[in-house]
Amino acid sequence: MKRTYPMLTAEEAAALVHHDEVIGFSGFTPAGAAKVIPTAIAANARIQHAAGRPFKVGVITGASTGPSLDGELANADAIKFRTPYQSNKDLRDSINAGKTHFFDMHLSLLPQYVRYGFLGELDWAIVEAADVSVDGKILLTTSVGAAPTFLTQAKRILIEVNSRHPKELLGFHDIYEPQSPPHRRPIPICNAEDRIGTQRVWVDPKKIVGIVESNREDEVKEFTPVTDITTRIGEHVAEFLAAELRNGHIPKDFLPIQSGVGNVANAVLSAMGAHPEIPRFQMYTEVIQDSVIDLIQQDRCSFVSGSSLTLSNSVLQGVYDHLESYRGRMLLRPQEITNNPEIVRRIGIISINTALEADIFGNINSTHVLGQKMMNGIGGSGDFTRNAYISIFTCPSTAKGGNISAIVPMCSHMDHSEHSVQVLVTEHGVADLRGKDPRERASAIIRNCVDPSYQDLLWTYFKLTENGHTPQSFRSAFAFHETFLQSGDMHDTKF
Ligand code: 0RQ
Repeated sequence: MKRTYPMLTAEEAAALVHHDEVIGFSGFTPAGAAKVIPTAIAANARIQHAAGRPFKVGVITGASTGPSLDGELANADAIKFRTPYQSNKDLRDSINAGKTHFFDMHLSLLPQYVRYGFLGELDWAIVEAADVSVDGKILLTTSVGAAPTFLTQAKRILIEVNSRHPKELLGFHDIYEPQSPPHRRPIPICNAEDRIGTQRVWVDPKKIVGIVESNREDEVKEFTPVTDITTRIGEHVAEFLAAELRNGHIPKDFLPIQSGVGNVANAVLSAMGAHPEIPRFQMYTEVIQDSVIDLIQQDRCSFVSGSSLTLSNSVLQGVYDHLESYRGRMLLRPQEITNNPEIVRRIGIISINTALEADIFGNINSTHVLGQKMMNGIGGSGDFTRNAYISIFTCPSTAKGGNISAIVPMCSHMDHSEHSVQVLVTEHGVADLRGKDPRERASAIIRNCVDPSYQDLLWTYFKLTENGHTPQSFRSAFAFHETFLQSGDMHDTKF
């Protein structure tokens, strides 16, 4: 079957999208996110609003995106609802002001929610691609995320064909969508490098209503360099894992690593790469960031499976300049495969994610600043943590110049419970929580992880209540947070 598609400007494409429609956009982090069409939709929203007409659309993505998508649409007040993960300041402000309805979801669940119809009908898939064939085979760019599901489920499709991404990316993607129950079969990945799907997404070409040409770069932010604190956290994690190898808890060949995003995650990966006792390892993760490319170049990482190449532009260009040397060493897959609990449990992933806040009993808050303000979202941290071989959380022991202790009596919001969290690491040390009751966990965390300036306060809290399996005091559980809101410094807490 031969077919060519209408070539549209971004404005012509945007004009096809109407108020109240629901769009699935490509993008898992800013990597591979649609850019020119969402910006044009935001411009159209402003025109409609100026003319007194309503214009808001439902926005579903793989995870966070960049300023051209989340930023533009939030600034234009054009988002009716948004899910799952975001990290754009303007969108975050709009969510926390109560203007944008945001519901946070485990990333592995998003595609099946769409397939099951839990989020309503999908009017559009708007997706960035490196190439589209006449018979509807779409070569994605730097991320897969939930794009395959959006493309198969949406009524109509618009594609940004981005010439910045080489067609030689063919072979770097592994596209697989599980069937829906009761027909779902085991997902046949037994090793990180097992390929199970197709190289491109296949759609009915009749659904593609237009192609927009683009050459926009991914809008990935540069990471801040490692600091003394993040370096120490990284070294503690690497040393902990080396000790687990020595004592036989981790097999000699090691196990695949999942690592979260951000500065702490970068420092952890660098420290693992530098540790002489940690062998060459594989990664089964969701976000492939700059530090992973360093590890591949140093031959410390033998293979990485992820959902996005979230690389700064210079590093991405370096990968494209030597693309053949990466072939067979990395695969990009849908987020419901990278984050799939069945696979995480089967292949024995060691998960390393960052907490905003932990409590002395090992519960984790990954999402809400002081219990109220949404930061980014749970992302994939729950998919991995709950099912990992060993689940590790890291964080600096304090925030805001030391005025906030990241370790508190009780988390102000709960994302990961004590039942799923096995190890906590700060720049001060490691609390291994496995096999410990709540009192033993509290002792290990206060002794090993809490900043010395907060230790006495937390010992005082711990001793307030003598009875019970978990010694909590209703009156004082949030005293740290209340004090910060009043005086701006948790050190002023009085019990
Ligand atoms: O605020 O930016 O105003 O200075 O929180 O903190 O230390 O820069 O941490 O960039 O590594 O992000 C949990 C947000 C950490 C991230 C989180 C303030 C602090 C700073 C950021 P400023 P840092 P990072 C894979 C797995 C959830 C999803 C996940 C995240 C800002 O890792 O979103 O794990 N994780 N996904 O000052 C108040 C506290 C605080 C605090 C820090 N206790 N109270 N503010 N801050 N601790 C990725 C995906 O799923 C795609």
